[in-house]
Amino acid sequence: MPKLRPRAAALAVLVAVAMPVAAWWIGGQWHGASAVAGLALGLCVYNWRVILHWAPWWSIDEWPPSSAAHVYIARQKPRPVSRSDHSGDVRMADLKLWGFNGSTYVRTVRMLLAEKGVTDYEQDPVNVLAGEPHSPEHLARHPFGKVPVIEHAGFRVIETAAITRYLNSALQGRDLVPAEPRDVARMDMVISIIDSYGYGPILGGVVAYHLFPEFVGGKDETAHHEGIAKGKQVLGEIMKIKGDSPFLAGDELSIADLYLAPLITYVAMTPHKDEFLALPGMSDWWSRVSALDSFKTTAA
Ligand SMILES: N[C@@H](CCC(=O)N[C@@H](CS)C(=O)NCC(=O)O)C(=O)O
Repeated sequence: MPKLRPRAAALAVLVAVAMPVAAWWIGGQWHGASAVAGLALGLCVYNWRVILHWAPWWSIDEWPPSSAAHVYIARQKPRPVSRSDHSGDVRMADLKLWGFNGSTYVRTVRMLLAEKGVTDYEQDPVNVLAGEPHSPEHLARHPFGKVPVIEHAGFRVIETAAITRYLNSALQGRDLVPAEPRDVARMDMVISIIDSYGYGPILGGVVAYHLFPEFVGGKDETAHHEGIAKGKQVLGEIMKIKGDSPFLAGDELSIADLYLAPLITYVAMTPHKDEFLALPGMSDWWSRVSALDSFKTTAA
């Protein structure tokens, strides 16, 4: 239902009444036409956008509109979704995802979509192990030869941090960015630590060493030992950021958890599972995220 905006309505009524009264005052007699004109002008005043953009009168969001440009931008922006919005009223996704299910970063995006309740998207399983991200076709999508890539309603996005933030804002459903500024910083720290210091050593030095060594040019003992040490340091720091919270950035699931869970899935397939899960806070967090529906439905 459109909301009645009292100040806009009061101004509109004033204009609608003032015009025929003024015409009657000046002309000395009542004109039906001036009453109609007053009513029309009142309606236009009620919705500034009728004049500027021909938008329907019931779609006005604010009064007074601060400028034409502001109104234009407001029309382009997706409506913010409150953290408590679990209505399930998910917009049609019109979404394509490039990247195969073996990719941890692709799974981060798939988990986010699952959390949003979005299942109606197309996936092109560009295979990292087969070198497909470096094909000319994929390099045209991602110049650095990586997955995931998404296209949403004609808008292409690369890089998982940008993709997840974008999809979180663009799609309705639960909000995966915390409400509190400090929790947002915790989430961003976790994401940045994984991107900058965690993914390479953990995936290359620990996971690939055991699960797909040929992909990293064979078993490199130095990289393996460095990967274990660095991986433990990274997870130790992430668990300090988590502190006593149930999730990495606070009381609720956030994009930070969706970043780490796919990586730990692979660690848990190696002989190093127990020593990594023995780090303070890890096993508690791991039990919580691995029980999520979005985790289960995106396995493989
Ligand atoms: N910075 C990228 C990293 C993505 C990434 O490293 N993806 C891996 C798969 S998990 C990949 O595409 N690797 C292909 C390659 O390096 O050849 C992002 O945030 O999306």
